[in-house]
Amino acid sequence: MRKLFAVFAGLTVISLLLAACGTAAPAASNGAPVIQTVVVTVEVPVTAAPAAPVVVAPAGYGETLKAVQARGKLVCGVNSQVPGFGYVDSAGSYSGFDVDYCRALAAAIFGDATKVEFRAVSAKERFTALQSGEIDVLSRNTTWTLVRDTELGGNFVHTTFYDGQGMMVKKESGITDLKGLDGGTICVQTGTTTELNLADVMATQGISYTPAVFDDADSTFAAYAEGRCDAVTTDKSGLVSRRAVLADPANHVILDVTMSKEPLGPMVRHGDDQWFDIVQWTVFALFFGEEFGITSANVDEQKSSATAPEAKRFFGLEGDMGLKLGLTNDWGYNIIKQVGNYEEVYNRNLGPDTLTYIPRGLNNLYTNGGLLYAPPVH
Ligand SMILES: N[C@@H](CCC(=O)N[C@@H](CS)C(=O)NCC(=O)O)C(=O)O
Repeated sequence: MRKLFAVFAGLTVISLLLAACGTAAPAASNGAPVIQTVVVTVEVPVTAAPAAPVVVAPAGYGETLKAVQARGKLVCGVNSQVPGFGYVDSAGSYSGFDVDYCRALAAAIFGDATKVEFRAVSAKERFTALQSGEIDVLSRNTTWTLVRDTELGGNFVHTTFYDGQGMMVKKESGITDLKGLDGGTICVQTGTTTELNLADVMATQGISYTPAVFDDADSTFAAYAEGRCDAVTTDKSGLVSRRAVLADPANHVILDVTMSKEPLGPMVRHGDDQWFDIVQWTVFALFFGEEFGITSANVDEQKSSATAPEAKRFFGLEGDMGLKLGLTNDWGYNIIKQVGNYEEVYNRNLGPDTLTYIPRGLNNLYTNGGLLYAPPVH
């Protein structure tokens, strides 16, 4: 079954928002960034056609760590347009929850959280970047799905952020639910899970709409801010993030609906189980630190006074846990010392003192009603 999607278009001068997002856009003669969209009418299958499997030679066991060590730095694929998760400022410095994860991984490998090069990858190009070996790991608000786990040649480690797709509208619209969007236009980004979920949910609920499809977050949200669509949809984390950099955040509401499950976390290539374990246990080290109350501020004291066997193993005082991963035994200590535990990383980027505050919700330790649970360190 096919459905006709009219993709609206035109030539639009966008001066709003892009400056705040630090993304290069072509400049018009008056200096304002210009986004050109082409008028097209495309037929898009309602159920996305399976992407042709990309044939890649997977890295073999141990090869990725060896290559990273020989290079002297980790190359991490991140977002550059989503403040709080992955963002690059005008000075070229990266920040965000997913960015800090890359730093934690560099700390685990090198004992030096700065030994990481950030590579900004768009939604569309991220999987090719991983498959081709351009990046060692993808840490970019990426949802774990079956197709990405199989055809796209990836393996997801434990989820670092449980999310769900949401919808944002202008407050003045008075819209309070998805039905209020019947007949409307919805801005959405291509190359994401968002497009398919939108089609699925609206079809299920019998709501008709026209998708306005864009290539990146800057153009999606600029179009929304200009009133070229009635609503914008993406992960709720993305909505919180991008609302914060709209000119008038208070005039936009995120509807109280969750359209999907979006488990976000780091992704690696198929084939190198040692690398998978390192990327995975870096996530667990962040959880472990929070669970055991080990912070960047108290890690030295905690290490020198550790008596619990599991803490001793985590700190590398017993058991050679780091060596088993192919690292040094102080890998966990280095993560917490240099980057902090999960709570510190979360609060630095998404905590109550940030513009991108998101309550912990499911992203709490299992002991606090959330889903974060590190397996035993032994
Ligand atoms: N989690 C979803 C959506 C991720 C996504 O790419 N979201 C957009 C909207 S917030 C984004 O990050 N855009 C930034 C960009 O285009 O660089 C996925 O994995 O497909």
